[in-house]
Amino acid sequence: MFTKAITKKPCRALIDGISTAQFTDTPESPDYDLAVKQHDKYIRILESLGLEVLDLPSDERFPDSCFTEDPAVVMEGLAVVTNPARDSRNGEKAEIEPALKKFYPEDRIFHIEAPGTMEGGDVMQVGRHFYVGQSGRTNAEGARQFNDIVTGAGYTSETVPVTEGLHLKDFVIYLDNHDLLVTETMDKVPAFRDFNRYIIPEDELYAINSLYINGTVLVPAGYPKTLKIIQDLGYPTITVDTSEFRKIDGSLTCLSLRF
Ligand code: CIR
Repeated sequence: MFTKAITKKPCRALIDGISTAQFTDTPESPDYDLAVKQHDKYIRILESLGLEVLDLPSDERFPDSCFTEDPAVVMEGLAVVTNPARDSRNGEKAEIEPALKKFYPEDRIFHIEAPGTMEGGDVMQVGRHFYVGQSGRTNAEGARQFNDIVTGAGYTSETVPVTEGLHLKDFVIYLDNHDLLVTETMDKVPAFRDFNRYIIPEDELYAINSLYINGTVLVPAGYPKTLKIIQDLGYPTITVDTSEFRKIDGSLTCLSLRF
């Protein structure tokens, strides 16, 4: 059960956020005003599901800083400040730490150190186990340090290759009840063999990053096939318009830290 979330308001520099345009054929910049409205709505939805949301002020120095999932990984009992790989995002780690200190004692906040890199979008938690994507943003050393940290607290972790794009959770997501939404590639990954796997059609790739919160699944608006798969599994759903974040590779999980 999640009770809290940390979000951060989008800044005007969001229009310069990093984009591989992995979710769109027609690259364009986000509309800042619309992004702010969508972000507000996202927070209201988290609140409606029982979360107390700490929404941090925007920070113009970091275009991608509304994606609070990346500079930290939070779990029961401890938090890990990551080491974002891209220069324009690395400073976000210093900005998220004071927020983490409101919820975790200082000696329960750990750090991924260079040459290790990591971003929270590559970390998928299933119970007391973590799947860590080795990607362009999270390297083997980052994953190794993370493993050392979490095993010291009674968790386990293993690595999974990310071969399709940005972060692990763009290509596989855990809902509940052993249910995973996957791409065809992730469907074949041995680490996921014991899950119930549901392959999301390629034209709805973006909707894999749906977000399970306290029994309900948030699904990006505009992906009817994925919505039906999730609803047919029996989950109540809420659709959320994230069109402006999608333009810079951002999706539902990226916009918050939940714990
Ligand atoms: C980036 O490239 O870092 C941002 N434009 C998007 C980050 C998305 N975060 C996530 O998937 N956890």
